[in-house]
Amino acid sequence: MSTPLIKLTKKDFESNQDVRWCPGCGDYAILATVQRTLAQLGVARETTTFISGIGCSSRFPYYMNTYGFHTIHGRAPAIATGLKMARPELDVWVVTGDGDGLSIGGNHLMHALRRNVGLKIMLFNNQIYGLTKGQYSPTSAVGTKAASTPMGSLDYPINPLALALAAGATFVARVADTDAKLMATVLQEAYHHQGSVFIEILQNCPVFNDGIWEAITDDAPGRQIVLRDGEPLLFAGGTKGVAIGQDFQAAVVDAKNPAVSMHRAHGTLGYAQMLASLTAAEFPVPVGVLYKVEKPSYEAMANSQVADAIAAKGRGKLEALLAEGMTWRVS
Ligand SMILES: Cc1ncc(C[n+]2csc(CCOP(=O)(O)OP(=O)(O)O)c2C)c(N)n1
Ligand code: SF4
Repeated sequence: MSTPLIKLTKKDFESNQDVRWCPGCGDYAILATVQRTLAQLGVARETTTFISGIGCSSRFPYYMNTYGFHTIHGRAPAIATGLKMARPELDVWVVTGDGDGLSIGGNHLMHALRRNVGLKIMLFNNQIYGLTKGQYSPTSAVGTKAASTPMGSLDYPINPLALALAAGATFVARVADTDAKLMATVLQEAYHHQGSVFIEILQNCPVFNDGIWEAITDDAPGRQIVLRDGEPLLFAGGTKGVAIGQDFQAAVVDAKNPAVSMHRAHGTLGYAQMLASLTAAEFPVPVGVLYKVEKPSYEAMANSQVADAIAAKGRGKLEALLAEGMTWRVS
């Protein structure tokens, strides 16, 4: 991170491009919150980058007055990894969708997370392919009637948070596009994390999958547990709680029940997976930071290996390296 010489405002992070999302798209609220949060964090535009794949969500870099790259479908984590390796001092944000990040790009996402590359990945989950006019995606509920599944989809959906945890992400969070305040808090915490960040953003696509998160967002106090470190898992105005038992079964109980679990963002992976498995309509949905652990980042370890090799052998020459050992002439 580097600090700008003058204090920047949200407006300074807005590009001169016309924002081309449909009216009412949840992406607008995310964009505004990211721009505002970067200004609040006091970051410099010159050291901030946004890398995306393909999709409506992936148009994000055009709208940020920072550096950015709208890359190829599903490959944003791979390109962002290269950037973070070469320029570890940059802040590298990745924007992807449930189609881009979990269909064609699932493999790339998984490996960036397991390597703990210092990327801040935001996955806009609208449970549909928006840009290509509404085909079902890996997060669509079973039975989703879409352009490609007129009789209803048959695939069981992926839980993005469970996948990120299993892959080894070291910071895992969820927020809804309707909650700018919580999103800003999570983004600020994510900003200071050194390894791989994965944030699922529940995003409404009013054109092809309208209201998909309504049950969670229209009754936030009743259907969301806002995770706060060291505080109990409460919802419904503090009247109900969630107890996660020794047998890894979750249950909704009265808030006064001593079995109500206490949130620990630095808790075990098993506990975080239990949180990720709490899905509507059976349970309230956890939002905020589910899991956080500190581990050396990939770029720090790789660049330290390079420094050690240079210290031991001196700076080499690429041509000499390619010509050393066994070489063949192919004719
Ligand atoms: C190699 C390749 N395959 C397929 C496509 C078509 N395509 C473009 S965007 C997209 C999915 C976008 O869905 P998502 O990531 O959920 O983003 P959204 O548009 O919903 O934000 C697909 C399949 C493509 N552009 N390139
Ligand atoms: S198709 Fe959906 S996701 Fe894409 S811009 Fe329109 S509302 Fe947003």
